[in-house]
Amino acid sequence: MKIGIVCYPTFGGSGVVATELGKALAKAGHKIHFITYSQPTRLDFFNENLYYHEVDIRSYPLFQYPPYELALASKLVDVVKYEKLDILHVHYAIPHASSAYMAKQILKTEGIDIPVVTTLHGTDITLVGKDASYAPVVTFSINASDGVTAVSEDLKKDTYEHFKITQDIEVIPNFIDLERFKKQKKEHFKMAICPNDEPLVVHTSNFRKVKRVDDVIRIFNNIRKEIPAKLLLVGDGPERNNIEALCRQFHICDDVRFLGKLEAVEEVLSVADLFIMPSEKESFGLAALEAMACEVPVISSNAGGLPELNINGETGYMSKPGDIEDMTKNALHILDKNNLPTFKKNALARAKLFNITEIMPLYENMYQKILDKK
Ligand code: GMT
Repeated sequence: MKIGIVCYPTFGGSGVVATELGKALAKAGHKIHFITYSQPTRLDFFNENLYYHEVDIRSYPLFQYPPYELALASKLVDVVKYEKLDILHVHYAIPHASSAYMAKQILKTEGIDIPVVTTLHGTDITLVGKDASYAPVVTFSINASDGVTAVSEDLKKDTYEHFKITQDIEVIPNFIDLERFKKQKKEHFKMAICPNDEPLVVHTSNFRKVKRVDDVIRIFNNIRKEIPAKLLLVGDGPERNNIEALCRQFHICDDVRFLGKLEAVEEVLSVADLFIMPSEKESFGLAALEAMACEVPVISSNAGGLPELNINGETGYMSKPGDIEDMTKNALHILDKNNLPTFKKNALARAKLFNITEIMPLYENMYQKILDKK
């Protein structure tokens, strides 16, 4: 198949899922055309089946906001027509699903019927999509798609609850490349961070409010009161200054390191003992799956799709968002030397169920079903 993939190319779960899916499909022999406004972060190598088309976003003095949706729709028309694509797969409804709809209508006038698959990732539904400024367009473009997928049962339920959806939504969970995300020997790194072999706690996110990174600091501060430990924070975003201020307030700066938007997150996870994801909302929690694949147990909230990934008492623990005391108690239980090896083993066993080799064919089947109907 010749498949066009549209996504947000920068750091963020939906872009990562879209890029990894495209890479896996290319490996399976499909021709994959990425259509984005900049090179996807994880697409930094050559493969004969991978193509990249940059969306040109022109700015004119009249435009206070350059119309990205129109530039994307025009690019989609061009790529579908000249590369003879079979199907378009857009990740994150806003504005990709509506741009794809517009491109589809334009192409129809030229006798080309291009099916569109939309994958819902989370905030496009739970935060941004519900906003009255976007809701009618989101509802329309989901319903106008030829296929719709959601990354968890919870996100599917949420979508049906909050929008008038007439389409079937298929749940295809997020996945992990176990060849990349696996525990590696990085003992020198562990020694540098934890010179006295202290347990290492890790959090990865885009530091937005919804991630409750301040809870990570509060939990870590409580852990530190009981045992020596170190915390690594991967990522960056709007809450960074508040988080730094909280570390200073708790006098724990010597035990906390901000690593920024690190690409090789699997190297950090290879030496971690515990991953914390206390999010207010989380449709799936790809970062937690990446941790589990590297044998790291997870303390998470029970928001959204997290219960579909983190098994309470087995791969980690879940608490209500904001329940710092419960999360601290559970973190200390996991970090106990008598418990840690079992949690690590269980985390890896659970991650193996989300192996990309198992999940990618579900998308392939969906494309084929849609093409067969044409
Ligand atoms: O978590 C974010 O803020 C980024 C967001 C995105 O769209 O990139 O992540 C969402 O999609 C990921 C991939 O499907 C999921 O693993 C995340 O759980 C989801 N984030 C939220 O629902 C908050």
